[in-house]
Amino acid sequence: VEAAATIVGIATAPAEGGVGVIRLSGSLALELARAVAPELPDPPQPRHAYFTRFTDGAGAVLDEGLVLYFQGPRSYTGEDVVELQAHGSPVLLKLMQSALLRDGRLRMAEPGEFTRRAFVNGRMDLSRAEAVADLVAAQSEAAVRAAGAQLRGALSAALAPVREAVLELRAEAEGLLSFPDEAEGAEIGLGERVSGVLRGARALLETAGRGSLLRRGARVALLGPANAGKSTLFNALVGEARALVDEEPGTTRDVLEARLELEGVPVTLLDTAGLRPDGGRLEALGQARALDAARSADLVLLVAPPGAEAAELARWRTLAEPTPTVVVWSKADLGGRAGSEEVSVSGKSGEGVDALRRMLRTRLFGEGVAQGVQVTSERHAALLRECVEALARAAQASEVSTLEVVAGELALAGEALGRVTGEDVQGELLDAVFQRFCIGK
Ligand SMILES: Nc1nc2c(ncn2[C@@H]2O[C@H](COP(=O)(O)OP(=O)(O)O)[C@@H](O)[C@H]2O)c(=O)[nH]1
Ligand SMILES: [Mg+2]
Repeated sequence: VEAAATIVGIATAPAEGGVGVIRLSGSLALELARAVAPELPDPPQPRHAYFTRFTDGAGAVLDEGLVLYFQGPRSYTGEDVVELQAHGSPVLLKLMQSALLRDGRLRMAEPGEFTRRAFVNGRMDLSRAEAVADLVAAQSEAAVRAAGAQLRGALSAALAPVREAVLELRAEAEGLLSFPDEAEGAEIGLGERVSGVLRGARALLETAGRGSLLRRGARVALLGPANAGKSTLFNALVGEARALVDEEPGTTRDVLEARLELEGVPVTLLDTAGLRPDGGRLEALGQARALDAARSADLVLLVAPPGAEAAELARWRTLAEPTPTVVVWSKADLGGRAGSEEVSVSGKSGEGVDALRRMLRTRLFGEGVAQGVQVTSERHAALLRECVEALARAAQASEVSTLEVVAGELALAGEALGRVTGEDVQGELLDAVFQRFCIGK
C-alpha cells in the first residue's frame, strides 16, 4: 500500500487562548515541521518537550514555544506525530500553518482525519474514535462522562461478551448443519441460549433512548392555559427572569428556549403561549407554535392552575400527543394538592421546584444517569437494534424452522455488532462517522 500523506491541522479552537497547537502526522512530520521550527535537534528525543523558536519559514521569528515529537507507532495516530505548541493566536497559527504548507508534500487534514488514522492504524476501535468526537461536542457534564466512559472502551467491553456468545452460537449452529447426525435434539438447548443472549443485547439497547437524550439534551415544554404560571415556573427553573410574567393573559407568544443542567444532565426548557380560545390573531399564532413545541418535545409539563378540571387536563394531554405528559399543579402557595405521578409547585415561592427538578431528571434519564454503560450514539443504537432483531428471529426460528435460518440470523446479529467497533466497515461508513469531527482532531 501507498504510504498515507503527511497532514497538518490546527488542533485548538480558532479563538484567542493561552496555547495554540498545530499537529502534523505522517512519515514526513518531523522533516516538514522543521520549516517553522529550524532549531529543533536532529534527531529529537521522542516524547520530550523542546523549547524553541517558531519562524515564518523565511527566517523571521514569529513566536517561541514547545515542540513534541511522538515516534510512530507510539503516537495518537500510530504515525510519526509532531505537535507545535505556540501561543494561542489564530492569526499566528494560520501563518505558521501556511508556512508549513508551502512544502507540497504536506496537505491540510480533513475533519477527523487524525482520529481516522488512529482507527485505521489500530490505535483505537471505532466506538472509541467516535467517543472522541462526542467528547469534543459534549454540552453537559453527563455527556462528558458518557463520552469519557466510551473512550475508555466501556461500550466495546459491554458488547464483547454478547458478540462472543453470538459467534459461538453461530459456530455451533453451522457445526450442527454440517454434522446432522449429531444434531438430534441439540437445537432445543440452542434456542434457550439464543434467548439468553437476546436478553443481554436488549438490556444494552434499553439504555440507548436515554443515551441519545444525554447527548442532544432533552427538550421539555411547558404547556397549559393562559395565566397558569408557566412563565413564572420557567423563570424559576432557569434561575433568572428570562420570560415576561404578567397578570394579563396572553403575555407569552413566541416559544422561549433556555438550556439548563439538571444535576449534570442537559435539558432545553421551552416556555409557550397559553392555551385559550379567544385570544385574538397573534395569540392564536402563538398557540400553534406552542403545540408544535409540545409535540416535538421529549416531555411536556402540563401546567395546571388550582381548580383545573380533569376534562381540561385530558384535552391538553391529547393536544400534546404523542409526547408524554406530567401534570404540574401550579401556584401551590395558594393551596392545592397533587395526585400520585403529579407534582405541586409554586414558581413564585419556589415551593416544589427542587422536587420538580428531581422528578424531571429521573423521568428523563433514569436513576443512575452517567453510570453504567450508555449507548449514546444513534449509529450504535441502530446496529444494536439490528442485532436484537436478528437474535429475536433466530430465537423464534430455533423453535419452528430450520437450523439454516438460525445460523443465518446469528450471522447477521454478529455482523451488526462487529460494525459498532469497526471490524466490518466500509470506507463510506467511515466517511460518515468522521465527518462529524472538526479539523485537527
Ligand atoms: N400566587 C401565585 N401566583 C403566581 C404563581 N405563578 C404565577 N403567578 C401569577 O399568575 C399570573 C400569570 O403568570 P405567568 O407566569 O405569566 O403565567 P403564564 O401565562 O402561564 O405564563 C401572574 O400574575 C403571576 O404573578 C405562583 O406560583 N403563585
Ligand atoms: Mg407566559
